[in-house]
Amino acid sequence: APDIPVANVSAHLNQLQSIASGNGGNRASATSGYTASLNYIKGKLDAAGYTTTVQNFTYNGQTHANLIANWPAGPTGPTVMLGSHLDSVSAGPGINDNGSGSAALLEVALTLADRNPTLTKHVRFGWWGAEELGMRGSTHYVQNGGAAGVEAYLNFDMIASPNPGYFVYDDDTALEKIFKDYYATLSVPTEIETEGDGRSDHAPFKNAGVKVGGVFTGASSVKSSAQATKWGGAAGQAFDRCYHSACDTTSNINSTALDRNSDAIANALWKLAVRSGPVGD
Ligand code: DTR
Ligand code: CA
Ligand code: ZN
Ligand code: ZN
Ligand code: ZN
Repeated sequence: APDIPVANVSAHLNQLQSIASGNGGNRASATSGYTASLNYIKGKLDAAGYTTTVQNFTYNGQTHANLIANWPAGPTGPTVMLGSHLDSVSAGPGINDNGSGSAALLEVALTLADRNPTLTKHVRFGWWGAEELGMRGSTHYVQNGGAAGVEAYLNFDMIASPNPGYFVYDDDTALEKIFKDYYATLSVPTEIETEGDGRSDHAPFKNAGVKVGGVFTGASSVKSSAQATKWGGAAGQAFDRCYHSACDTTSNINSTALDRNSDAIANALWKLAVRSGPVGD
């Protein structure tokens, strides 16, 4: 699998930061900051050759939007889908939560388009609206048939926390193994992600019987001394002390975690959907 240049991911985060700054300081769903975030990502994907769809839905009397991107090459199915919520809370710009997942996914999608490898599955990406309002975008998508033909959904929500842990979703053994094995190549120990069930956009897919997986670097929970010993960082401090706060800016990003997780996403996509020839792709 290709190495994802973390500088490219950081550049997307800088764009999301300036979008928030230019739109009242946040990128909350159904606000101008969210719309500008979606248009930024959509523009890059359209230019790279993706077939993009903006899926609108209403919640609490407001109109929200999901961005769905299908890669037109390869088989029409079965589908491997990767997703991240694009909305922030109204308290701040949401650069770790969840600009990090959104930006990493964008860069992986652009890399797939650039490499254009031979595929064994159909590849689809989703950027969700209104996750912070209760996973409303991913729920709307699944309730309107979005999970049909999807054999695996990978979720990336908070993947560059400033005091990071390396947590792997434990919902599906095979998907968990892909991420664990990748981290083993970096000699980075992992723990299973336990608090997330029902806490992010993989939940509607899991409830629909889709195999789900993903990675997470931690939110407001506190890093233990044992975890600080294995991962570094500060024991007794939250993984992300700016969770849902105004200080969730571009300075609230651990770039090593951002790099490792961007590469982990590319590795998982290549393992699940790219034909591996004798010389590898
Ligand atoms: N609910 C997410 C943050 C979050 C909390 N636990 C997990 C586990 C897995 C992914 C995300 C999360 C949010 O605030 O967006
Ligand atoms: Ca990288
Ligand atoms: Zn959040
Ligand atoms: Zn989130
Ligand atoms: Zn889970």
